[in-house]
Amino acid sequence: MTSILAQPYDYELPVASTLALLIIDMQRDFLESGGFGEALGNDISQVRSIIPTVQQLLAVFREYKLPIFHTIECHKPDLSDCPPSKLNRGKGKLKIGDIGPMGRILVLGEYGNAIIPELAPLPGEIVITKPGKGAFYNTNLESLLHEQNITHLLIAGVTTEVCVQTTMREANDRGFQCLLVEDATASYFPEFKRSTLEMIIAQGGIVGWIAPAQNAIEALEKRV
Ligand code: C5J
Repeated sequence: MTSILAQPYDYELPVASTLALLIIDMQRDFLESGGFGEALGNDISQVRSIIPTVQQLLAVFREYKLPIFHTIECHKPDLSDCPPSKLNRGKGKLKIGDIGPMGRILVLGEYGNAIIPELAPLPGEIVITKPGKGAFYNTNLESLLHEQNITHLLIAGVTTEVCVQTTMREANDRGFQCLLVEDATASYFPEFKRSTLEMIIAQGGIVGWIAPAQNAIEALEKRV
């Protein structure tokens, strides 16, 4: 048993092998110039700032051969898995399925839909393709986690208040013990990130825990 120094209190980690790293949507569409995020008018420098910290976490999980799951938000080319409530929202310049500078927006297989090269998955790392904001909706993530006896999740990625928070809530409802790595998650809106972190740990950790990457890495170094 080891624990990560976290808020609202220490995060207990019974056995390192029950822990996985879940990296949410570090895709070109959200992080690179010309992608969906920027097309919606967002400043991508906020979300790009976490790349080195996510790389650090990835390196540690790879070194210790702990399971790593990546997600991408994407839709089938015919958009049959994209409900009108998602497709028509926003009245932006570009919407899902439209052709943008990096290919069709949020369509699986397009250049802009891929994970950024800095964090490209290695063979053996699972990539969950998800049509929703949460990584459990319409995916096999839950069964894959159960198959590998994973009960604890360190979560990173973008955006904190949308896909990361939705996934963390879904995971918490399914019984997974979740810690959001606070310097490995970002929003285009720093105040939304701050509020989300506060929400997660309110009321004794109603959704889970938060901690900086260094605390998690130090605990893993002692344990593994
Ligand atoms: C959004 C995400 N914000 N990955 N996706 O649409 O948070």
